[in-house]
Amino acid sequence: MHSSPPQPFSEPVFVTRPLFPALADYQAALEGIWERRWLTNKGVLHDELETALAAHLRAPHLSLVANGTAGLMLACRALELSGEAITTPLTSPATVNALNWCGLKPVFADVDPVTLTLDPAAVEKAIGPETSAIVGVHLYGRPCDVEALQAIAKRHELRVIYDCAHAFGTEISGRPIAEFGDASVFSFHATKLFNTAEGGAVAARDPDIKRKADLLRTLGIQDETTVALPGINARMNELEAAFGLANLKIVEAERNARAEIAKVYRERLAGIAGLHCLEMPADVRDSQHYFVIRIDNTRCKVSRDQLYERLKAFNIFTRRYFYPLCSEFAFYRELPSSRPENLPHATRAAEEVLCLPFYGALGRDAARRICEALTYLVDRG
Ligand code: T4K
Repeated sequence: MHSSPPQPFSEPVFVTRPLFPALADYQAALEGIWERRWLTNKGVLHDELETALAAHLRAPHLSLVANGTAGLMLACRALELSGEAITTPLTSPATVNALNWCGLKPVFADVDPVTLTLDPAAVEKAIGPETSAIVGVHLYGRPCDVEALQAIAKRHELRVIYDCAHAFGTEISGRPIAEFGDASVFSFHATKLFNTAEGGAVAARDPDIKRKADLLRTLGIQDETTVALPGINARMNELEAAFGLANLKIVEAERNARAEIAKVYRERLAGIAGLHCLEMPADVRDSQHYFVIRIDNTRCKVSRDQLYERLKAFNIFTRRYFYPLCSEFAFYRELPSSRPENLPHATRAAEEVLCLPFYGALGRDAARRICEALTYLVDRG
């Protein structure tokens, strides 16, 4: 005998909803834009947000850009990478496609089975004569093994880029995430903890990287008659910067609201056989970007994919970030490093991870109802 099914939600519950500032706050900023009649190309709000974010993220040097993908491309260009870059297959297509757009050949290395970030030993094995960089992803806000990767980079004279799309405000033992690597790239897409609708940033310790990123984001134009670098248009405009300035005031409240929801999930999902919630290492400040569970398909009464499908009947739309692996895309599949035997932990993780709805406005009651639906589906098998 199974208990009766919980009620479905009356409206769809998505994996996330963007953080919106108070409309009045945004409107006030818009009035200034209307008065100044200045829309893009380093407006005052752009510069204000750039300074505010550098302070908030404690980033030594920071350049705002149009989106995270463009930020990754600018970082590769600013660091003058060539040949091959070692990266993880368990990431957004953005990470790997950005390398491709910069003429770099991606070489996939496996991830650590627990943190799901690049396994330093696998990275070291993947290094060849053409390798110029390691591109790590702080997946779901879980930092890469930055010390080990830095040591490898130093030994082999490689550059390190970190994709910080999920790591807004992450700290390792009190050190801000942007302190590590040669460049750190953030995304401020609508679905990110902090958003400017579309947007991103490149952070670096070396002021020369910022100087180059600043030039590269604006077609390389230095002055009216000098184009110093072959740049692209990767600028953030004033409407986005205004949105970001207003959201920056409430992002910490959003993070706290998410932490409360995470508590509900952890409490209510504990003890389900074959299901576990991804942990954050004790010394890491959690960005609260995603709430991720893993379903051991051999131990749980339902598979990850069954859960993902069946939750839809309750109007709950989870996501399988990042399935399939980037190494399985038609255009990367033939790379020698894409063989599943080379990527056993990433392959398994891509079949097991599920991102639950996670945003402040969801509220704890809705999180409890999501747990009820999940528990019911697992019990029913
Ligand atoms: N590196 C990593 C590791 C990344 O995850 C990403 C982005 C990047 C780099 C690149 O950064 P950007 O170039 O994007 O700045 C989303 C995002 O489009 C993408 O930015 C993100 N990764 C990726 C993980 O997720 P989808 O396909 O899941 O988005 P979508 O439109 O299905 O949105 C998810 C849910 O959010 C929807 O079901 C409903 C809700 N939603 C979404 C939008 C856009 C809203 O309620 N309102 C909205 O405006 O890709």
